[in-house]
Amino acid sequence: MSFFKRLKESVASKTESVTQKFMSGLSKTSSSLVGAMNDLFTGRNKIDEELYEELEEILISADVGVKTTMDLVERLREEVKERKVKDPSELQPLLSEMIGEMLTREEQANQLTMNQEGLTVILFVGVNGVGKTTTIGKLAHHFKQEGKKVVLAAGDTFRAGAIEQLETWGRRVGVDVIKHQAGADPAAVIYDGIQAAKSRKADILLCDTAGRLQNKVNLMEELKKIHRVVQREVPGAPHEVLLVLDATTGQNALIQARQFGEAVNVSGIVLTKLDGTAKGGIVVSISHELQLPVKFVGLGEKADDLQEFDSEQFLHAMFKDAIEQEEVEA
Ligand SMILES: Nc1nc2c(ncn2[C@@H]2O[C@H](COP(=O)(O)OP(=O)(O)OP(=O)(O)O)[C@@H](O)[C@H]2O)c(=O)[nH]1
Ligand SMILES: [Mg+2]
Repeated sequence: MSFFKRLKESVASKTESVTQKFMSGLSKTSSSLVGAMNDLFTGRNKIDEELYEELEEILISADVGVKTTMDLVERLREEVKERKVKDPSELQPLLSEMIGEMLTREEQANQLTMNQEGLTVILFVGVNGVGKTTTIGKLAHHFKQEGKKVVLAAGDTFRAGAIEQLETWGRRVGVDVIKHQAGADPAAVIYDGIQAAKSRKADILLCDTAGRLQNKVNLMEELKKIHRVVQREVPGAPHEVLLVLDATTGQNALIQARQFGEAVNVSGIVLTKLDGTAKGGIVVSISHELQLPVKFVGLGEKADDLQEFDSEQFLHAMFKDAIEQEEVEA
């Protein structure tokens, strides 16, 4: 059975509404990236150096990143040799298979680590405007639907309006928000959040943090301090430190990831705003170059637009036109 056929069958057994979300969220990337690849592969009759070079350009322009692109095309060349592929039309499924290998990690790596014996604490970090607060709101909604008790801590005391924004999400979703006044010590807010979550017997505490302070050094020091408080108050916490990255910022996201990685022990990535970009190739780049799992992707602004990352759903949505075409030709 072909790779596309297998992918299609596997996705068909998954939740239809999730498949639809991935398809609509990735439609921009799919039509531009896979559209360009399709033109390249159908417009050629042999696989040569020129074709590989053009493919590299297409991948880099979709923000797959230079290093990841080079590695990917290198693997593709090897596979072409090994499987004695002659026809350029066979490259599309082969390439999607290679991308799939880059995205797939050990079983469960994409799932959140939860504390089985009490409060789970999750910290959200990232520069301003990437979608931390929105992601917290969406996740609170997700956990609430699972029947969990959730508390939010308003750790961004720096930006005007940040506390109110979290409170609005709290009201919308129906969960408690622990806050101090603007300008207060964020670590003290998180400390109170932990105490409140414990006394209310909450399952999960989601901690918002600032994306910008007077300067970057202050921001990193503040995050370290928050981290220490959490570690001290709950054994084994934080259970996750999720770095939120904005897909529309492209390769800048990788630079941010390295900077935050130096300050706190990032355990996973939330990649937001994939719906707003044709550069969804950044998912592959992040996964391959940072060696960090993408745990969630933001596919829109609504509460249920945050989805657990699923590499099969991602590939299926990206290559949907090619998959359909293969079916028609078969
Ligand atoms: N289209 C789209 N918009 C998103 C997504 N996630 C967040 N946004 C929007 O991005 C904007 C910024 O989101 P915030 O959650 O305020 O970002 P933040 O990281 O908390 O920003 P600071 O508090 O300034 O550090 C808002 O307008 C959100 O609605 C997404 O997945 N898709
Ligand atoms: Mg915020």
